[in-house]
Amino acid sequence: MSTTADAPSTTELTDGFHLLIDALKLNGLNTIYGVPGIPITDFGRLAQASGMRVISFRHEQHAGNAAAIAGFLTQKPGVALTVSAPGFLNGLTALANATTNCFPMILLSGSSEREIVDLQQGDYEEMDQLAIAKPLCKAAFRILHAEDIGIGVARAIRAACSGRPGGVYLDLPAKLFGQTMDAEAGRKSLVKVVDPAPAQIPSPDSVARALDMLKGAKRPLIILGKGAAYAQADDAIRELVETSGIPYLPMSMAKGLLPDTHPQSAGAARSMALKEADVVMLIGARLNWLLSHGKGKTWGEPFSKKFIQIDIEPKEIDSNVAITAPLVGDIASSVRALLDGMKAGWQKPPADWTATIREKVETNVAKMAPRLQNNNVPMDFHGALGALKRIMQERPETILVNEGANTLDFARSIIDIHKPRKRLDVGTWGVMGIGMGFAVAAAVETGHPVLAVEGDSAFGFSGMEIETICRYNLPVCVVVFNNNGIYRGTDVNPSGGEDVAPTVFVKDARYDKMMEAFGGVGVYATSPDELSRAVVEALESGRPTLVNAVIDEKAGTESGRIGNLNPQSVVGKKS
Ligand code: ADP
Ligand code: TZD
Ligand code: MG
Repeated sequence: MSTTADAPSTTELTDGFHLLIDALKLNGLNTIYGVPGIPITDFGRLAQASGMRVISFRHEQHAGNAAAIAGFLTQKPGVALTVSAPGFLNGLTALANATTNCFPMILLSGSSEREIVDLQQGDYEEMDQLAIAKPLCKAAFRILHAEDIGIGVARAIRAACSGRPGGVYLDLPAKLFGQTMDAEAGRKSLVKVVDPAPAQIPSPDSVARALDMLKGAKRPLIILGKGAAYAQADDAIRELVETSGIPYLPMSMAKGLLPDTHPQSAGAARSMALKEADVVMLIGARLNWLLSHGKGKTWGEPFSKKFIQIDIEPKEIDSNVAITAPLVGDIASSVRALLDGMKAGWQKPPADWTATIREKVETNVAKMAPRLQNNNVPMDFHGALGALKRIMQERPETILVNEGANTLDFARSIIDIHKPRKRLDVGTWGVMGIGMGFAVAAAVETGHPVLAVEGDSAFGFSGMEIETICRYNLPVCVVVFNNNGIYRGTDVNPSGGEDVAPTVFVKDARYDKMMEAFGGVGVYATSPDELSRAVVEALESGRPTLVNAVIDEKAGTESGRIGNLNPQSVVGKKS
């Protein structure tokens, strides 16, 4: 290795810029989501010149979210690119979120001069980024020498994809990019990662134990989580559910692994299924807050459940309650092993259990149906979502992105998903701000149309990225459920002062006009029929569209379905 200044002019040279590009491409990583600036502007240009797709965002968090969901959709780490200190920090939220959700992602950030940063002498955008990233992601590395780029990228890919997937930080000091080395030696230094996520076969004992438990069950239930969606073992999972005859519940991003209209779906009988099941098999789903930690009222009292859990991460087992039959392995291998075991003879669960669930599902679906047909003006959540449900049914290829509170909770239960990995949402943290980043990557990675159903507050976190959607002319239709605020638009300032209440926004804001400002199609919709027409037209034309859907500002409830998590003051109102 040598610096540009003393490099011999006769040999063919490569440098950090090119080695990084070559290392990514060699491993099939051909898209970068980022925001340019010192020291990575030229890197982005050279990457584009080399044929990579470089998608520039308006804020790093959304580039990071795009990379994260690209990882979920493709099983290859999504790549995000940022400048140092503030750009890095903006991207870090997405990296932490990716790690929390078990999505493989690599955050590449330029960083400032090590000598100055470490002596804290006040460099341009000075920050010890590696130290800050470490506790927030699965792994973090720094590459100091051009000849280490190949191995550094390989480590990052393997760390992101193997075992439980997650986010990896790669620190790239500015000096690295310009370092030169002999081109041939450079080529040899690159590493193509072999089998980045090796199959992890569950032990035969654990498979037998799980099968025994399932066989003994009177009221068995399968819960599919987003790990199951990520695993891309769609056929095997469907076969397991259908062969076993066991009712199943999909977690939100596992919806569509089997179509939500499947006769074994217990989705519309969730409360009953969780309370009354005796043996529950978790496939790629954690017993975290989203499943009430596997205990309490949700799970029926007195507590008498037994759990089987398939997970690639051994530490997940027994995290909240005792797991009677752990199956540590990858989902594809584990599900196939269970299916093999069933071939020896399998009896479907008692008919009274499956019939009880089916009846409950049918009753609940029938009860809901008329509300979904209403054409009220202003719209309520049911009327508006009924219209979108019908559209998703006719266009099952469409990817639904969804965030908000009421907008999220109602859409999750109302809009059926018909194919795997067609619903992307706020995930494990319930984080607002994933909307436009997820929508961009979903369109870029799959080429399928995207329908983003957004609360007006949720939309605001990433709203500026509609310019990105227009700039790349992506087939994204954003529907903003505009109820004038967070949860509702009706709160008043309890003090009687001039400021509006903290949950309330400008009344009747015209988000559709934002879209027009960037050359997209903006539509103002006040009825389910208008909403429906606008969305169909958007999905048909593929033109970037934003529909401002006017929702009754009184229709929502505090925190949607998780209002119980709000702490309450027990002290009386002070006058
Ligand atoms: P949900 O929010 O849908 O319930 P979680 O994110 O809580 O799902 O759980 C996903 C689980 O799936 C994680 O515990 C993760 O370790 C696991 N997982 C991810 N990929 C695989 C895989 N290929 N094989 C087995 N387990 C996996
Ligand atoms: N900030 C971040 C990053 N994530 C969050 N989840 C929140 C704040 C808190 N929050 C929610 O949990 S939902 C929500 C916020 C601000 C917005 C709800 O309003 P909305 O949806 O307009 O998006 P509805 O339909 O009006 O309920
Ligand atoms: Mg709102």
